[in-house]
Parts: sequence; C-alpha cells; structure tokens
Amino acid sequence: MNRKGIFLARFLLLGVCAFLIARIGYIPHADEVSPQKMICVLPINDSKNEVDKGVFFDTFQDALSYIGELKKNGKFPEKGIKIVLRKGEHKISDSIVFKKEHSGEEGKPIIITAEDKTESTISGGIQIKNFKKLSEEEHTGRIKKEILEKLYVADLKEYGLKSLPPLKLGGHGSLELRQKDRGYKGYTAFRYVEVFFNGQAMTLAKYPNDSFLHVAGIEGETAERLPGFSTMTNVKIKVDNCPLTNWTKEPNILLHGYWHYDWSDSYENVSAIDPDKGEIELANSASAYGYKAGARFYALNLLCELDQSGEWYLDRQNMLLYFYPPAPMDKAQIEFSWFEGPMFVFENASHIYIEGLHFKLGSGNLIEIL
Ligand SMILES: [Ca+2]
Repeated sequence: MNRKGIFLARFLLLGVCAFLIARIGYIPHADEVSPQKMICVLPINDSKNEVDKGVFFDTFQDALSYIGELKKNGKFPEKGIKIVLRKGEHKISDSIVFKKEHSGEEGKPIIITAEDKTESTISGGIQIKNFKKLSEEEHTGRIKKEILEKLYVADLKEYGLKSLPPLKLGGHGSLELRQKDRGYKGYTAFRYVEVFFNGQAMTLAKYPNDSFLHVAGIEGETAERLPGFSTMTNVKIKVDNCPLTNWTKEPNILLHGYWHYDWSDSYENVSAIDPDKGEIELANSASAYGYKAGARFYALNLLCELDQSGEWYLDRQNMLLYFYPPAPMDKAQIEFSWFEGPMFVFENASHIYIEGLHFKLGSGNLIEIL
C-alpha cells in the first residue's frame, strides 16, 4: 500500500514547534504553534513534557527530511530523536519510508511514539458519508428487486479513489502460495479492502448467507503442478440447487472452499458458469490438495447475492459501493479501509522503535522491513 497516492493526502496537523534551542538555535514563539501540525521531532532527553520544545511538521516526509538534514550536518542529538505524533487521527496516503539516512545509531535511537497520555492513530481509511438510497433508475438488473429499497450506494470516486487492490485471496491450501513456499510457513497476507459499520467489519456479499454449498461432482485433469500435492487443472465444479443463472452476470466471483481436506482452504476465481449443466469452471484450479465431491464452499463478491443486512459489494469498475446496513444509517460511522500499505517501510534502516501508536483501516501490511 505505498503507494498510492492518490488523494487523502497528508497527515493532519495540529501542534507546534522547534528543536532544542541548544541543538539547533531556534526558539519557537507561541504564535508559531500551528494547531494543525501533528508531527513533532525532538531530541531524547531526561525531561518529561518536552514536546513543546520540538520542531513540528505537516507530514512524516517533512519530519524525515529534517532528520536526514540533522544527520548530514552532524547535528544528530547525542541521545537520539523522538518523533511524536500528537493526539488525533493521522491519515496516511503514502508509505512512510525510513532509509539509512533516517536511522538511529547505537545508543541514539529514533523512537516513533504518541504524545504522552494521548491516543494517536494512523489511519488508512476513509469515512464514507455520501451514501444515498438506491433508486429504481440506478438498479443494475443484478440486484434482487425485493432488496432494492434496503440498499445504499456510495460513489468512492468522490473521495479521490481511482483504483483499489485486486480482489485476490490465498488460504492455507493455496497452490500459488505453496509454489512459492512449499511448507507454507510464512502465511501471506493479501491486500483486502473492507467496510466497517460502527467499528464492526461487514460481510462481502455471499451465497449462501449462513451455510455452505457442497460439491456434487468434479471434472478436471490431474496435473503435477507441485510435486507431492494432488494438483489439478481445468477443473469444473458441479453443484446442485444453486442459483447459477443469476451468477452469469457477475464479473468476479470468488469461491472460498475446503476443496479436499476440511482443514485446508483456498479461494478460487471463476472463469465461466454453465447453469444448464450446473457447472462452475475455475480460472486457476488453485487448490494445492485437489478437489473432491462433498467438499464445502461458498461464493463471494456477487451483487446479485447482496440480500442480508451487513453485506456489501463493490463495483470496482465504477467505484460504487453497495451496502445493506445492519442498523439505521443516520448516526452510523461507516469506514472503508483502502490504503494498500505498508504504512511503514524500513529500508536498510536501523535503531528505530515504534511504541504507543494505534493503527487502523489498512488493507495491506502494516510494516515491511527490506
Ligand atoms: Ca447474501
């Protein structure tokens, strides 16, 4: 998630000012304290409540540039530096990248922390406030008529969002992940956007709502795509009593199943559906352990199956978010985790500590160390 820069631009600001006078010869005046500046850089010393002696910046990048300059000019403080985030929510739209020139040193760390006794949060999300009731005219033909009046739609383009991470998920039995790491000890996290209603994660539109489908039969070819695993290719799943006709209009269906062993899951992309034959063709046949009749699965990411409160669907092409709220919308806080991250990158950097901060609404990794 670096990226990504689009819009929600910079960290909010709220705060004040300058480095220790003795260190840099700058005496901030109270009037210079901007209530919007939120990131303070100051030397580590033994005293408490030292923040008002710091130098304040609008963005993390500005703070890092400042630290780079201190190091370059031989003015890095003898006990190191604190980067203090003042109280509030800091929106992030680009990764914060620490390089060698932003490193601490032995006995001179860089500590990234919250101002004493306050809650500082770095957020990769947006609060969605432009939901509208879906009108008959906006009906896509994929939405169930009886559910139409319950639905809201928000245009995410109004928040500057132009693209999102692809909808791709792995699972314990993901062939792709096991091809990279056969033992699969390093469970890979995928970037995944989510909708939160008053802090609760909502459900990507699915079918069935509260149970599983079961594989009625399998067609496909055995193929040794990974030695020691029962991999297949060109797999078609047969299902009974499934509303496949509606699904043919859905552009990006995911099937989440325990395809062979009931303890190992993977996500399958769908490439074609034949309602007459009751068949679903898988795009990648992504299960490392193969498939068997009776295996349980459910389908995700279908607008035509958005029919239970708490479900949402994102039309990625038009950046429209459809939502069936679980409670009245008037005073609800609805958030969307879009920032792909990572929030922090440490690239050949060292002697840096993060403490006391809150993070929320990232859709990818929080930290990457290169
Ligand atoms: Ca549903």
